[in-house]
Order: sequence, then C-alpha cells, then structure tokens
Amino acid sequence: GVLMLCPMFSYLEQELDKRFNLFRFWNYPQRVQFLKDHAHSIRAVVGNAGAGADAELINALPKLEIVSSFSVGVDSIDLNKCKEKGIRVTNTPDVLTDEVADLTIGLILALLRRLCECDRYVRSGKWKKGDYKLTTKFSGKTVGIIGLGRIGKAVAKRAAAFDCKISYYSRTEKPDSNYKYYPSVVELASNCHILVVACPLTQETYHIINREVINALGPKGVLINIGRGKHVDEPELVSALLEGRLGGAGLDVFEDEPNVPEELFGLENVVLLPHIGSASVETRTAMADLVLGNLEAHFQGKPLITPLV
Ligand code: 8YV
Repeated sequence: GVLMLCPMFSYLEQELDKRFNLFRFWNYPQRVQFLKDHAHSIRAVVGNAGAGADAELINALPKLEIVSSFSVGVDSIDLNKCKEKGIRVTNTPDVLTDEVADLTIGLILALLRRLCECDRYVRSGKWKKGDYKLTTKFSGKTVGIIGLGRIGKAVAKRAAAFDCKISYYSRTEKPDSNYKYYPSVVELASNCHILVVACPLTQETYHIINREVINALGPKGVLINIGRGKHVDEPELVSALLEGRLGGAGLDVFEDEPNVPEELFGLENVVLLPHIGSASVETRTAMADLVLGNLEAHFQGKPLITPLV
C-alpha cells in the first residue's frame, strides 16, 4: 500500500489509485486507529512541502521502504531517520526549476512595478480620478541570490537577461560561476537591491534572513522569498516593513502557511502569494510523473530516478 499524506493534485491521486492500494491519510481523522489497522501494509509514503514523513510517522510504519515527495524541498522529511532505517527518499528536482525561477522574476516585477496594486487601481475605478504614482525599474538592478543551486542559477540566468548584476551567497564559492561571491549573507544584502532566497531549508539556513540582514538590505532593498517561510524571521520582517526599514517584500512562502501575518495586508510594498512557485499544470504534472516513476522503479527493483537517500 501507498500512504498519501494530504491532497496535492488530483492527477497524482488518480494515478496512485490506479497503480497501488492507496490510503488517503486525510480521510482518517483517527490516525492512531488507522495506523493500528493498516501500518503493516504501507510500504510507501507520498508527501509534499507541507506534509512529510516525520520521525513519529516513520516509527509507526514498520514496513516503510520509500518516501517519495511531491516537492524538491525535503525539509518536511526526517532524512536522518530514513537513513538510519534504510528507507529510500526521492524528490522532484529539475522539473520545477524553470517554473520557480519564472515566478521569481514575476514576483520581482510585480513588486517593483506594483502590478497588483495597479490592477486594484484600475478595478476600483481610481484611474478615472487621478494620476498613478511612479514605480521602480528592474532592469540593471543588482540581484543577490542566497543559494546558487538549480533554482538560484535559473533565477540568475533570467535576471542576467534583464541586465542585472548578479551576486550570491552560498557556503562555498562556486568555481564554475562568474557571479560575484560574498561569504556572508549580511555582505550580500548590503550590496544588492533585490535579495532572493533560493536555498534549501536546513538547520543552517533557518532564519537566514534575520534583523541584521534585513537592516543591511535597507529601505531601498527588497526581499524575495521563494524558498521556505522558515528562512525568514517573520516577525522581524513584518516590523521592518511597518517601520520602513525595508523597501518591500515579495513572498511566496510563510512561516505558518496558510497563515500570513495580517499586518502585511494593508501594505502596498508587499506582494503575497499562496506558495505557487511550482503551481502550473505542466510542472505539477511533471512532478507527479516523477513521483510515480520513482515509486514504480522502486517496486520493480530498478534504480530510482531522483534518489536523495
Ligand atoms: C510544492 C515546493 O509547493 O518543491 C517544493 O519544495 O515547495 C513546491 O513545489 C509542494 O510540495 C506541492 O505541494
């Protein structure tokens, strides 16, 4: 059997249902009883960015062989526990890189050119009553990227096409890149207009955007987060925005989704998205096919397509 942890995408659910004995965890509010009844028949778990296999669930599933995540980020999975127990883990890299990088540029443009505010301005009829205030140019700005992995590189490539200067922070300098490297996030933030968070969430990157970094970015700087909400100390971000210490923020992710700090709702220098980085039909279908492909490979004894553990 395969245990799907939450509703994700109907195509994935249907395909899992066709190929396996599928258990939908959300249909069993009595989880303890469910696990008593079915734990011994569950050999695979399918989770996502919001719901992964934690230590408790792994311990409750003695026959678990593989965790296949419908996400590239695997911070919701207890990887150490999986290693320890010999449980395989797969994710969905590459197939969502373009989508997330496209959205990052969209978020930057929406924020700097105030596209959402402009749309509200037209719809509310305010256009007929007055002039619209000027916005900020994107082309030629300096873009600082935290994490020059697959997504970070794809963002850099797109920003370069806007004649932006690219700089980055990562644990170590990338020998294969000509972008300017900063060994500290504060230095990177002090030297860019647009700071993009594009690294995985780990213990080291938790709250990598803190008060010091926000102040270094400053009232002319903007923060773009397409990583994880927990990369940012959210109360610090909110107070910096309310006090005008930060120029703006474009956020696709939040610390406690779907709860977003309501103080942000009244601000025009923020753009707030409901974690849609990978959310196109094309990309979510490719992600689903990769989840299915990994599970099929595993159960047929073939090499996994995108193994992590
Ligand atoms: C998904 C994501 O939103 O890949 C990730 O790490 O955060 C997203 O692609 C999510 O897992 C889909 O439910």
